[in-house]
Amino acid sequence: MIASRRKFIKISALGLGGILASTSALNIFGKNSYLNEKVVKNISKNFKKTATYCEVCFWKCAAWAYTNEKNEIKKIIGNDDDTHCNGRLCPRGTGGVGMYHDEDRLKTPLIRTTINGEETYREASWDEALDLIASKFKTIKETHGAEAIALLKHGSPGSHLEHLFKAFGSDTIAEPAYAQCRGPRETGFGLTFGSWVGSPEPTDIRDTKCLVLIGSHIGENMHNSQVQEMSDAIDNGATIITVDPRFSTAASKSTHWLPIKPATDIALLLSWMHVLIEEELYNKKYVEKYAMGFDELKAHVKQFTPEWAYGITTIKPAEIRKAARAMANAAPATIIHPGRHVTWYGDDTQRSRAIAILNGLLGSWGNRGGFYFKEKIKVPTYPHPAYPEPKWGWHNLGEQYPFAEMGITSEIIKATIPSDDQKHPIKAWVVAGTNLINTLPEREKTIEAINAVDFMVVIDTMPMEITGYADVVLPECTYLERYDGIRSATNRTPSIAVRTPAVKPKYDSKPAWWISKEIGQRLGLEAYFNYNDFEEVIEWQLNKLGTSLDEMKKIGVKNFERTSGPLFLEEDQEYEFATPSGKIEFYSQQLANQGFDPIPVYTHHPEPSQGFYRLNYGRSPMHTFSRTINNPNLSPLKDENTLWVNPKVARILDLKKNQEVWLKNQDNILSTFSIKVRVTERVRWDSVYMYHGFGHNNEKLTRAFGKGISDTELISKVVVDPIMGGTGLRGNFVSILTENPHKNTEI
Ligand SMILES: Nc1nc2c(c(=O)[nH]1)N[C@H]1C(S)=C(S)[C@@H](COP(=O)(O)OP(=O)(O)OC[C@H]3O[C@@H](n4cnc5c(=O)[nH]c(N)nc54)[C@H](O)[C@@H]3O)O[C@H]1N2
Ligand SMILES: Nc1nc2c(c(=O)[nH]1)N[C@H]1C(S)=C(S)[C@@H](COP(=O)(O)OP(=O)(O)OC[C@H]3O[C@@H](n4cnc5c(=O)[nH]c(N)nc54)[C@H](O)[C@@H]3O)O[C@H]1N2
Ligand code: SF4
Ligand SMILES: [Mo]
Repeated sequence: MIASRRKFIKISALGLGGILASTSALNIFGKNSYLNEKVVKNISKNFKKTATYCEVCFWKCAAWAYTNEKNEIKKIIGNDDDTHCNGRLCPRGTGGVGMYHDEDRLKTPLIRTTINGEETYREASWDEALDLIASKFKTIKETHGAEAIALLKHGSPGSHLEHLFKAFGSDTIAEPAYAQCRGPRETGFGLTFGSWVGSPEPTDIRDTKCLVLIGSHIGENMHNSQVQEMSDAIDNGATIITVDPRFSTAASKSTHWLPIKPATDIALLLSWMHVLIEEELYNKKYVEKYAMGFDELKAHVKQFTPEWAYGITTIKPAEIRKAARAMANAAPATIIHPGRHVTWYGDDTQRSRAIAILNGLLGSWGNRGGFYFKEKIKVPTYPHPAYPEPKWGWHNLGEQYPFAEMGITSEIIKATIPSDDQKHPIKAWVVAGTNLINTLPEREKTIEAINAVDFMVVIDTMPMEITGYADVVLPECTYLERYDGIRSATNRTPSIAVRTPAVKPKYDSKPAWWISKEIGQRLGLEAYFNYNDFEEVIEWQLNKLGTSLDEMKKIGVKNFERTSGPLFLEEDQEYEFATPSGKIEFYSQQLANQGFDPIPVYTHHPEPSQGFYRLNYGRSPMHTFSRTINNPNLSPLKDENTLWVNPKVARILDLKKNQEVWLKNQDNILSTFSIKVRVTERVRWDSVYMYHGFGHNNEKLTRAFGKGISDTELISKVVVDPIMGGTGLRGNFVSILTENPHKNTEI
């Protein structure tokens, strides 16, 4: 155990060391080490341990929360039996206890009211707040239909509210993890292999011989077991190829770093296909057996030589060829990683298709060191009456995007802003576990929509930007204080994990399952909530799965045998992919039928004009979006973001290290706050870079308020993916101001 813990530390620390001031990264693993073996032993002797899974991000690592005799949470430690974490939480997960301790938390229900002509919140009892919500729901249903109430959600609370919404007759539901995150790759891979990538990604990184990262900044993107596996792969001598305009942590660990010109990846991917096919390096046997459309693909990529791609990507032809040969050399144990946050330039489904096709050419789907066949346990549904059939829902709002497979947040926004041609107007919102103001691009539109709704409820743990717009604010207790749905995730072997409360809810906060049930009862939907406590639901489900709550409280995670067959294809195995042709589709008739390119093409995207730089952003290793920025354990490790600026740009603009600057984007939108300059060769001269999640303007966040800049507020332009409706966020440009543009105005 000790050795593998060290290994994890190594990748995190060595990666982070290069990027952060090394002290902050190392401190986490150093003298205050949460991962220190001795501490773990002491804890297990004296403290009570409670089974949970982490909610600091959506990897959902199973963990133990340790409480002392006074029922205070002292530590959270990974569950050794969990394949998501292998006993080790990432720094954010370890700091999760700060979510519970944060004294800025929402403490009681709040209702918007007007006092002396000024809008403010007053504290309310749960009964009053829930009665108000139920009565508004009824009125809106009578006048506009239940469908006119939208649910915008993310994370665990979402599933409880989704059940309430469906019981009430609305599936006008969306989450930012689709159209602002994974959507395009799910569609791109779905069209090619007949299977979503899903989470966790079924990438066999630990056994890979060649890992290719297109952007994906694993090591800063701290998805736990994925980082651990990449560390193992590096130790085992795998070739790592990172394509990133920025010298990321992953790039610093790579055999090949290709500092691509932003927005040109499809050209590189096409030229790689060209090399694989022209040099006959692709997996002929695999392609013949499992793929269709090879001849069309071959003809299509004939023209896309590395010399052609050089002119577009700035990557030298020799480098392109070298990387392609390295991939082929290692194939089929090669992974072109599908990425996760892929809503970049609006042609993202096509980029994902190109990535999928490359994997297909190399034979990596279904082969060791490539992608494995994932398996998941189906958790039985607790009995309830059938849901009523809504007259319309998220499908209708995304009608113009034929391959949208989940609700599109931006379409909910659009349908909320009154207009003449509105077919399905939305009148009310419930927002649960998503800080839409700092999450959705085109902030002005989000606020316009919020101003148009008749009624808005926000369920959160913290006073975030979004809570300030609500009519009713409901304080949810943190994940450490509640039961939630059983975690069942795709993996090499299926597993389930439970979340049980380590402590009682602090203040007057309540879990989302309880909130949903209470609203349901007030709406006459008792039959859908036929239990007193969520424990009963979990117990019933666990019994069906051959275990019990008692057992799960003791073990936290249960791993099951696979039943769907082997992880990988066997020699010459017949295999039918879940595509219309039953094959891996290099050529997509489905796309052609809808008027889209059946094989990906490169399109040119706008470039920054004189004096502007492309706004690039990514993950802070110590934080998850904005949800951890005020966390008392994590905030001290990174309390503001910086603006990465290339030395050439610093010279031209005469910028110094740590100088405060403001940003103005192409639409003249100014940053609310300032940001300190970090001069570094690690970013290209045509871009600037910052961590997402900072720049909060809610003063109630005492640690986060006014610290750094929000990338989101500068993303006022999106390019929408015509295939599935994702919002491409990386086509915004900023100029750097050295004078405070707000000097004479109040913020
Ligand atoms: N610590 C931490 N980890 C997280 C999260 C978190 O909040 N905090 N969030 C999780 C979630 S929900 C997600 S979706 C993932 C996201 O993580 P990823 O899927 O890894 O996100 P990307 O946007 O691919 O990665 C950002 C990188 O893309 C590079 N990039 C920018 N433009 C281009 C371009 O045109 N071409 C190429 N090739 N690269 C480019 C940037 O320089 C940056 O290094 O992270 C997950 N992990
Ligand atoms: N500009 C820009 N926009 C982005 C991204 C980006 O990198 N840049 N990333 C995109 C991606 S990949 C994603 S997945 C999305 C993520 O988008 P969001 O999920 O909206 O991310 P957060 O800002 O962390 O918002 C989470 C909210 O949930 C609250 N919360 C935390 N725990 C709980 C809980 O237990 N219960 C309840 N009820 N609330 C809780 C937090 O206080 C916070 O308000 O953002 C997308 N948008
Ligand atoms: S990766 Fe880290 S933050 Fe995410 S669930 Fe696991 S421990 Fe929690
Ligand atoms: Mo995401």
